[in-house]
Amino acid sequence: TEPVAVPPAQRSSWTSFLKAIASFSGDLSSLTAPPFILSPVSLTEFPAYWCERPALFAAIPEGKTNEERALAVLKWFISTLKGQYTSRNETMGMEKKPLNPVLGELFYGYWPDKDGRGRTDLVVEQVSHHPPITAYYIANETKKVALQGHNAQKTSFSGASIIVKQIGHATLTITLPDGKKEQYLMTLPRLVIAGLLMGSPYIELSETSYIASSTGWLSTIEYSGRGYFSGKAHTFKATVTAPSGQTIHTIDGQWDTTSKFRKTGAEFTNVLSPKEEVTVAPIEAQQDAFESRKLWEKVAQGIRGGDFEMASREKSKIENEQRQRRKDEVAKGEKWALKHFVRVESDPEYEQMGRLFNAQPPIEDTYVFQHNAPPVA
Ligand code: CLR
Repeated sequence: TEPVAVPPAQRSSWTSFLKAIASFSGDLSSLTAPPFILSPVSLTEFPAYWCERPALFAAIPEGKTNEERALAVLKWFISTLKGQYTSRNETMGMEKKPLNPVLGELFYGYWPDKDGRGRTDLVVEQVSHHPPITAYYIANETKKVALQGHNAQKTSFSGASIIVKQIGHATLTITLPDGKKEQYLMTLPRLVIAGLLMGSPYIELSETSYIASSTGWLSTIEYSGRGYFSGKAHTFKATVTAPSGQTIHTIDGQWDTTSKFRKTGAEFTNVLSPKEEVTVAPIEAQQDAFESRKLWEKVAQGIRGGDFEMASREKSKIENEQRQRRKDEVAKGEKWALKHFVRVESDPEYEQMGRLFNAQPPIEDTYVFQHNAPPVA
C-alpha cells in the first residue's frame, strides 16, 4: 500500500511514526508525528461533542415514564457519536493527532437558549497530564440536566490499526418535575483507528457500551463496521431492557446517519441535519492564559498556516514552561491545585448502576465538579 494521503516529503517521517506506534503501548501523545497529521485543536475541546444537539439533551427530562426517558438518553447519546468520531474527517479531511493538553488547561463554552430549550454550559479541565485525563461538566440549569464525566485512553496496536480503549465514564443526572433525581451511567465504546497505512486515519467503533439507569432500565449498544454483521460502516444495534430483564426495544442503524426501531420501522435517530458548535469567549479580549484556545493560539496558527517551525517552537515553549512549573512545585513541596474538580477514589454511583451490566472494573474513580465556574458571556 502506498500512503497516498501523505505528502511525499513526509512519507519517511510517517513510516517512522507508525513504527514507533507499533512498538509502543500507552500514551501516544508523546510520539513525534509528521506535520500533515497534526490537528490545531486540543483534547480539552472534545467534551463539547456531547452537546452539539442541545435540544436532544434538554428534552431528556420531558420523557413521561422511566422507559421514555431511557429512550431519550439513548437517542441523545447515539446522536453525539457522529460528531465525536467523524467530525475531524469532515473538517480536516482525516482523523488527526490532537494537541496534548497541559495540566490545568481549561475550556469553557455554552450553547445559547433557543426555542425554549434553555442555555447549556460547558466546563472542561485537564486534571492529569501523565496520563492525560480530561474532566468535564455540562449542564442545562433550566431543564435540570447535567452530565459529569472524565476520560482517558489506553492505546495499543493491532494489525495495521491503533486500538483505543476509553477509560472513564460519564454520569447524567436529571431532576424530574416532582424534585426526584434520576441518573444514567454511561460507558464508552472502543475505537479502532484504521486507514493508517494509506495515511488517512479514520475511526470505527467496536465492542459494547452501556447506559444503565438508577431506574433499572439498561441500554446495551453493540458497534460494528464494514465487514462485520451488517457490512456497513458505523453500524450499531441497541437493546433497551426493563428492570425485569426483558428486552423492550431493539434499534438498528448507522450512528452517522439514521436508525430505526426494529419492530415498527419508526425512525429513532437522524443526524443528517447540521449540528451546533459550542460558543466560546473571544480569545484576545476575554480568555486567560490557561484557556485552551489562548494557550495554544500560536501553535494552532502555525499548524493552520503551514508554518510548522513556528508551531514546534511555540509548542516547545509551552512544554518547557510546564516542566519548569513541575520542578518548582517539587522544590516547594507543593502540588498543582485543580480548579473545578475534586478527584474521589471511588464513585458510588458507578458501582451501583454498574451492577446492572457487571461493569469492569467494578470500581472507578471520578472527578466531582465543584460548581465554581465563571459564566461565559
Ligand atoms: C476523546 C474523547 C471524546 C471522543 C474521542 C474522539 C477521538 C479520539 C479521542 C477521544 C482521544 C484521542 C484520539 C482521538 C482520535 C485520535 C486520537 C484517540 C476518545 C489519538 C491520540 C491520535 C492518534 C494519532 C493518529 C491519528 C495517527 O469524547
